[in-house]
Amino acid sequence: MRITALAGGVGAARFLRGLRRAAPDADITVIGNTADDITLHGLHVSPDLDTVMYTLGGGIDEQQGWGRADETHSVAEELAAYGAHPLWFTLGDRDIATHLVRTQMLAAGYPLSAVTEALCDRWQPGVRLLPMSDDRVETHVVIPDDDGQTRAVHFQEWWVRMRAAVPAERIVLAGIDAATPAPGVLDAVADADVVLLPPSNPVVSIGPILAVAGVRDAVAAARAPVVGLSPIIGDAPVRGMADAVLRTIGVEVSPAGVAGLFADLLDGWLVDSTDEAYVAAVEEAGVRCRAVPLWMRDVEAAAAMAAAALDLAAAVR
Ligand code: GDP
Ligand code: FO1
Ligand code: CA
Repeated sequence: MRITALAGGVGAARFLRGLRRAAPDADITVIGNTADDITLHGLHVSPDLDTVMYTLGGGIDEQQGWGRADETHSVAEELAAYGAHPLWFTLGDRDIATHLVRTQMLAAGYPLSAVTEALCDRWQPGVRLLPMSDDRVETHVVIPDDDGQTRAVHFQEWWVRMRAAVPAERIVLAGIDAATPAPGVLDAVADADVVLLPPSNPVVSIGPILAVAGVRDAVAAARAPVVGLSPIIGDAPVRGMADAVLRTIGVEVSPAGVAGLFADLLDGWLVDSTDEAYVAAVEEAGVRCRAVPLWMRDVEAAAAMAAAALDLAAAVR
């Protein structure tokens, strides 16, 4: 069975670890969000690709959900001693090796997809990890300025430094118009037996992937069933601040609100057991919906969610 999943960072990575366990013989392709990418201290950082790669490769900081296990911060301390900005984003020593390899390979002319493949040679994530595009796309957030105007900041500055507490007026995907899908992306969607939308941030993780030229159309046209899992339980994200970006684009912060955002693509949608009340509304939008436990408290729970998603895919096929 060929499974293709679109992926952001922590939510997707934890789900994919469960998927690998639930479908050990499946051929899994992961299309990763690269709109979170940022250049810091001259280094190209790809947080979502790295989160998936480290989580599936056994190198993740489990508590934090991102970054390397057994991390130290000597370089960050030295940078801070120089007053080298930004000080609000910390790169760990081990993690920096990844960014050095990536940056060096990009400078040598390799596309991000080839770089990602090279990094995965080490980590052996057990899935084929493709960036959504080899072209640079950056999520920017438009916020109010001091003098009554607005200004755009990089998504990471808004998310990490401002903790998404400053109301975002707009979310802009800089570079998206010129971005084409990375090699293999459209084929992975077209050739899949199942397409999955893991519990990722619908606006800044899944949104940018679908916004790359041709990707949303490919998912809509896929012969495979498309099944998603809600990142929202009740009226709040399980972790992070996805509610802030949903409000910005005017979508209700609920499992049904997120399903509505993808209703043209979805054949099936999973909501948490405590969200039975939303099932009817989702089904009215033409999407088969089931309520199952959606808390990824451990790998077993994530595997059960993945099994439920594959089950629903088989039922709607
Ligand atoms: P990020 O790039 O690190 O923010 O990760 P993603 O975009 O892949 O996923 C973030 C989303 O995952 C958030 O909106 C969370 O609510 C959701 N999430 C995290 N853990 C869980 C969980 O255990 N269950 C569900 N249903 N959603 C989760
Ligand atoms: N998140 C933070 O809140 N603070 C950090 O200093 C930080 C550093 C960092 C370094 C590498 C990496 O891959 C991820 C990192 N994150 C950090 C997580 C992160 O960038 C965001 O949570 C996601 O991009 C949001 O999706
Ligand atoms: Ca992300």
